Amino acid sequence: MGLTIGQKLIKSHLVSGDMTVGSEVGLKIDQTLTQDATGTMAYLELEAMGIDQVKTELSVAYIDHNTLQTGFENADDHRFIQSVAKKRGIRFSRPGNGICHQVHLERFGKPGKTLIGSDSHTPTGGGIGMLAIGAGGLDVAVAMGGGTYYITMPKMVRVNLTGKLSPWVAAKDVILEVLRIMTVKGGVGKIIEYGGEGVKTLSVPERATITNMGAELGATTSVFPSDEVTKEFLRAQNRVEDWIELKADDDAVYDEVIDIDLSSLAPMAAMPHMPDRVKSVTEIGQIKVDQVCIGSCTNSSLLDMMKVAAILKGKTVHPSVSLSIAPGSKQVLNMISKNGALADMIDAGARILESACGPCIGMGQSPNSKGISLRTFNRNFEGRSGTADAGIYLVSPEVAAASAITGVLTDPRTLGEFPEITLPHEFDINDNMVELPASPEEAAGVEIMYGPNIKPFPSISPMEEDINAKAVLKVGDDITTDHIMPAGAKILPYRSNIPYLSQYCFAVCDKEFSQRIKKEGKGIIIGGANYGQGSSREHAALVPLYLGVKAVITKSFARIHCANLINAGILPLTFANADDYDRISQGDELSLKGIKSSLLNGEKAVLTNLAKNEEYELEYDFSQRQKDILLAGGLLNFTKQSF
Ligand code: MIC
Ligand code: SF4
Repeated sequence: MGLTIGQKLIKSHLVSGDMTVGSEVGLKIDQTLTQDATGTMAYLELEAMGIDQVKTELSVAYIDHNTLQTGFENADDHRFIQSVAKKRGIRFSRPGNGICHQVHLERFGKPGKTLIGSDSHTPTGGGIGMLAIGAGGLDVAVAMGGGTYYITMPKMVRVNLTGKLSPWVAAKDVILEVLRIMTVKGGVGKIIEYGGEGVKTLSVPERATITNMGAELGATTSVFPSDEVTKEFLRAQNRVEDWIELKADDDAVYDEVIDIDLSSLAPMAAMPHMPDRVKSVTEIGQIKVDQVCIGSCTNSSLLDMMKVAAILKGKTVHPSVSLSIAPGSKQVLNMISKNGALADMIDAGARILESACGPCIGMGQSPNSKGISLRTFNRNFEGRSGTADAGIYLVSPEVAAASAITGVLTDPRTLGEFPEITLPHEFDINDNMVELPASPEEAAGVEIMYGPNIKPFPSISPMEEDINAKAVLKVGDDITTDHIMPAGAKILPYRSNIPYLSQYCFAVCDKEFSQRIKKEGKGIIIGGANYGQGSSREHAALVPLYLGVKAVITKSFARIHCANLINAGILPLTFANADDYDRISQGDELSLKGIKSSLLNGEKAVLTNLAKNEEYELEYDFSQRQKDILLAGGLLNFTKQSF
């Protein structure tokens, strides 16, 4: 039987396990990336593990999230990361060099390699034929130390692309269509693989837009073949030697096939507050727009910027709209500044931001109250923009630029002829903002710079025989990590300070939560389906751990968050009968009696609701390794034990 691309990449990196769907496989990791919002914690963990020099082929530490410096905290964290990178053999992408996924695609991604990153949009690398997976910082730290990375062997989905995109329709519309079909839960436990004749009509940055937002499907990752188009992209980046061909076997078998005719797609938008609430722009109608933001790791490539500049050229941004643009990397910004496209944007009235995540993570540009903001980003979760009652629509750069001029949500096809953009055969290459690590001899003399904002990693004690605690919080379906541990300009500087962060835990859903659990000293969280979707931030596990959360019991979990809970020593369990969720009320006294023995002996777990005098059967599907991690009190303790 032939293999899919995903299966080939897994097979060539398989360290342990067999490739049966649902079982745990261990992978050798070639490359890692971190960004600063998760990186500080990841490097604290790397230091705690006592790893002297990283053992990967390439590890890069990017500074792109926490670039707003309203106090000393972020700058201190940057210094800390820079010093660890220098000492431990990691390349350091300085602030200003760009968004991790955009820069990694341009300068470091290699077809056929594995990459894990402490950011959920790491699958962007699938656009260049990598097996690129988002993970918690602790998993990334272990991989940097040469450790194996474990995933559950995913199912394979083939998205068959035929035809060619019509003018004014973009790669963003392809992934919005996939989200419409599959929903934010549809990709869990799957690799989404793109194939068919339509693939060769898409450039690498367009493919990367599609794989990037595979994160919103909950997928393990997404991947494109590596073909002539990939080779041309690598040639333009002056690294054609990194190219290898990668394609699925003709007789590869997929668990699911989705057909999309590219020529049938229209401009679309994901409506507030979920990336799968997708409708066509014409269906939504000409709603008034207050803000337009263009950029993020989804849509900030040279191609995107050139399209936007061509639409804005000679026009003026509508008086009731604030338009901001953040080109994805220094390379992109530099090239549009040299070819005049930047001048067209500035002339039209765009507010140019530095090459960083910026508004995507709530680092500035929060919309006005009840504001409608169109963004070329990937997430429109409630409150993420920094304005609680704003409504965020996710759109393509074409829709964003067209609407910025008209002041209403606009189908760009009404603008007339599509400006043909031809990309240069050679990109501007200057890696001077990527600092190389010290040589192993010099490394000993490099001092690690800890700022006063950096507080130690919370300690975790080994698992106890019984867990008795209240249902300290009950939440519904699709709870995101932005609900559990919000980001934004005010809180992000404290990503290395868990005690400080703890006051904001679940603040989006329940302002009293933090105080309540602090009073109780411990608790169990009850959640609905797809709990923990969104970001890879392990803070969404570490902060609950710090607050005393012992177990999270839900209808189902999102992949990265579930792994982060296990790594933090918090038990993730699911209801055997989903209706039992309805039987528990917030505040009920609960008991997981003998849970440790149940886990050790592979027996069923039972939850007793003392308040209602009822018992519910719970499920778990932990590998032996995951059980050992839970019993040891988290991955850090477990790794220390196994060194
Ligand atoms: C995000 O888009 O939510 C982030 C910020 O990039 C996160 C990482 C983080 O929380 O630091 C992600 O997607 O993993
Ligand atoms: Fe940065 Fe936004 Fe991409 Fe996350 S989704 S990496 S915050 S640009």
